[in-house]
Amino acid sequence: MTSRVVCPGSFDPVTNGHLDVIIRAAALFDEVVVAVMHNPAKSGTFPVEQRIAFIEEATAGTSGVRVLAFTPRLIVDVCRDLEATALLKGLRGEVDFAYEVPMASMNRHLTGVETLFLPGDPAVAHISSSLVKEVCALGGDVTGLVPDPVRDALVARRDGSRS
Ligand code: COD
Repeated sequence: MTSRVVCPGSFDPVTNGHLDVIIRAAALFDEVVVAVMHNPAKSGTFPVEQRIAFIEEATAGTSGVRVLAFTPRLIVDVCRDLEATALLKGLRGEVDFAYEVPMASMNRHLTGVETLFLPGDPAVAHISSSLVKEVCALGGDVTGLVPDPVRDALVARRDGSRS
């Protein structure tokens, strides 16, 4: 039986922290489904198609990674439809732990699906989409925090909004 894990998130945009978790998950499971959860009523920073394209480009060299988008719905229903073995999330620290553990318990309560946690690699555990966007918007260099195409898109957005 194929082992399939779902890595959900907003990925607005994907960072090198997200990618570290996705690539490590791909070494453990036959298939990793990166579930981009988006709300069409909210624009977010990047449109969902672009978020997907960034992840697909960054994971092109990693076999077994599939990227799918979902409008708001329970992640446990996504897991059931995909016949996923489990959910998998990265943990950056205590704040993520406090936020994620109740969600993991709720998801297990709803359908029995288990959530697995990978500790964030200390080299990238400080990275979040929101911090990267703030640093870039204020003129900081985000090279090494996100894939280069994401950095270039963030810089283009910043410079476009100034002109
Ligand atoms: N290192 C390691 N892990 C990281 C890093 C990093 N640097 N950065 C982010 N992560 C992890 C996060 O901890 C998270 O697990 C994942 O990557 C995604 O992060 P984000 O910020 O892109 O996504 P979130 O936190 O906005 O996503 C929230 C979900 C969409 C997963 C959640 O709201 C959800 O499951 N929604 C579906 C609706 C539902 O089922 N709700 C009921 C839940 S009980």
